[in-house]
Amino acid sequence: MQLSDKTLTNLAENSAITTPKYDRANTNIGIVHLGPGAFHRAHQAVYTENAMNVAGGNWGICGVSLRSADARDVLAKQDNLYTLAILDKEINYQIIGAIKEVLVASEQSEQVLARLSAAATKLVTLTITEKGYCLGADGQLDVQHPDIAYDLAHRYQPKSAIGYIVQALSQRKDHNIDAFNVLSCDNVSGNGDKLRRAVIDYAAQLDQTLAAWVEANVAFPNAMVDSITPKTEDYTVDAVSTAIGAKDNWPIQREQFTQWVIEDNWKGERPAWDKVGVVFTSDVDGFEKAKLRLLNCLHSTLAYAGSLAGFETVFDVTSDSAFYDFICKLANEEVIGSFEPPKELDVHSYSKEIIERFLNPEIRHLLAQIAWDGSQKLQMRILPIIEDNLRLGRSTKLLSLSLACWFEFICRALKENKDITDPLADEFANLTALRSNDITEVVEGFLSIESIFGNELIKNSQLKNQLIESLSALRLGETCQINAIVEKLC
Ligand code: CS2
Repeated sequence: MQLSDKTLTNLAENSAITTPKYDRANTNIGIVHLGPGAFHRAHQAVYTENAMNVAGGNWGICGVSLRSADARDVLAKQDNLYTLAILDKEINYQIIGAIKEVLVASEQSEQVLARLSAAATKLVTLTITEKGYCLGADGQLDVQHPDIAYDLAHRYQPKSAIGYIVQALSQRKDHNIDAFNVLSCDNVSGNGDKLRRAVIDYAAQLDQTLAAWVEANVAFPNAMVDSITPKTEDYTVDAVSTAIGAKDNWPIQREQFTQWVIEDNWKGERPAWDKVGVVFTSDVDGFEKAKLRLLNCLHSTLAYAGSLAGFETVFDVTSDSAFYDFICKLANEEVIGSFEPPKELDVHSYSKEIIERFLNPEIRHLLAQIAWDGSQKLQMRILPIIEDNLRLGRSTKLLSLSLACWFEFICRALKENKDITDPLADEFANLTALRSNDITEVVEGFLSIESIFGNELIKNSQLKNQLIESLSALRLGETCQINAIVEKLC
């Protein structure tokens, strides 16, 4: 039996499986989501599903993949239904119906623009990853970015999320249709502000009055998102299909914990998210910092240090006492205290709970998946902590070790001719310093990449020396003995 609208009634008879409680067939699309990958399907789509379960509303989602047709083609065979498997102390299955349509922008740009411009579309949400914002080191839109340059020349058939959003807003303005809200759901600090900058800069390239209209009419709330969502593997497909008694070709797995904190800066309607656990607050900044600096910084640290030591998953490496102690020390001594947490957050318990989440044996979260796109992720997760600690006269020794693990991870991949999944992979390959055996040369090579480090950190001799010491310790020692390396450096 294949999961589909037809077979949904059979599944609804199984009390262990939650199915949509609203009238799915008569629910219209009110949200367009750009980038309907696993995280969207595990997080925002689930909150929207739960909101429609309790309060209805026309908040069906049109997912727009910018390039890949996989999600559209697989989900079409199951009427865009899929299973969310919550893998934790208890295992739960929920069939999600919130996604009503999936389009592929590279093949269906007209339909995408029509959907975005429709009056019924009240909200555009995005998970386009750090690299999708196309901002330069100065925080402004990088108009030389190949996708942006292309879009400015082909505004009706854009490639980037920014190009689509602005073209749709322009069409709405021309047809006197109210603007939509735009909500970024990426792990990017100040994600709403960054997106706003990119959208307004792009609009200004086309037409100043459009830019002014966007500025006056579009809300770009900042938001913090959290839920550990490893990518779907073949074994997930088999296990979930067996558990629900129907073939689901693309289920999504995640942990029980989930959090969404959104800045209460909104124009017009929204789904009843506040009734299903979404927190609306005037200040998201503290939540964002806590999440990026604790969960994501520790995740990336484990991804690079753990991969160098031969571990495969977050669970495996965190279960090793030396790595467990390392990330606890990093969190307690260098991360906590680098920022002002929100008043309502006990940051020590928050940090402990995060490390507990890494020890969920049901979740096989590959370090290799977290290691992707380090040049973009570390700018959000590690460098701001280093900058703040340097400013506050706090230690950066363990943060430098974490960064040095990334350097070594890249250097090894270059030496072993392995593929590097990173938008700067070509730049790394062309930097001969990164293949050098001279550690100072390697460190200077990395620090010279301005799009990552800017032009301030490179001048900091304390940081440079710590990076040299950390990288030497890593090359001389055994990464699996991370405790010995930490002891040597501290
Ligand atoms: C991870 C995140 O892949 C990664 O880089 O650190 O996706 C992490 O699992 C989520 O931010 C958790 O909310």
